[in-house]
Amino acid sequence: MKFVLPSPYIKIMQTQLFDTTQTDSLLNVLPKDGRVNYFPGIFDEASCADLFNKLRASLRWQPDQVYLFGKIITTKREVAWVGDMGCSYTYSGVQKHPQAWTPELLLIKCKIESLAQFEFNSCLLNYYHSGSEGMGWHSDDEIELDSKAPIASLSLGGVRKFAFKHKVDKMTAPLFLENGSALIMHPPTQKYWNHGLLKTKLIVAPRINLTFRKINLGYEIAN
Ligand SMILES: O=C(O)CCC(=O)C(=O)O
Repeated sequence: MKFVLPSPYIKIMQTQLFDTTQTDSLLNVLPKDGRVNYFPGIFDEASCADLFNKLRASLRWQPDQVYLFGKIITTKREVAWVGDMGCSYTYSGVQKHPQAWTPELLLIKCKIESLAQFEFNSCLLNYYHSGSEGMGWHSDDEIELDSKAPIASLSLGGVRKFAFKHKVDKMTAPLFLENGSALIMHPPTQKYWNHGLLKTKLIVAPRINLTFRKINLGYEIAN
């Protein structure tokens, strides 16, 4: 079952080019069990290119590791984990320690926080060399993430198809993530929906995606 984006959504997306602070008036990308808002063009094309190059040059990137069929696989996709001190994050059995915030990341964080009306303490960056790299179905519900916090992402570079799939009835809600767009996933989205970045045979430009998160700082100490 596929959820098709209602046509007024397009009009609202255009309105947002000029006003990206009216989160309440936005249509929900999801039909039920969560709230996801899409904001196109929060940075113009020149700023996107500049941010892309600076992020690629200033961070330490490394291939990711994921569990697949009981084995740990090293991906072509590269990741960088950035955050406040103490924001370690474990997924696929691998613990990541944060790199420090850079000036361009702090600028992006500030913009994303004003859209989400929320303060984040960490950010996972993914670099996709081409359309042959994607991300399988998953939800961002690891134990150290604050489940009451939104997760907010920014896309830079090639346009890619992204989709949500409901964990129970498998209904899907696809959308394209454009250069300079933000996607804010509010609770309880992660509880009911998986999401993934679809691979494509089309030629698409490299892409960086940044997901801002809130790590519960007490978690490591308590456990
Ligand atoms: O690249 C994307 O848009 C997806 C990233 C993602 O799903 C994640 O970081 O959890």
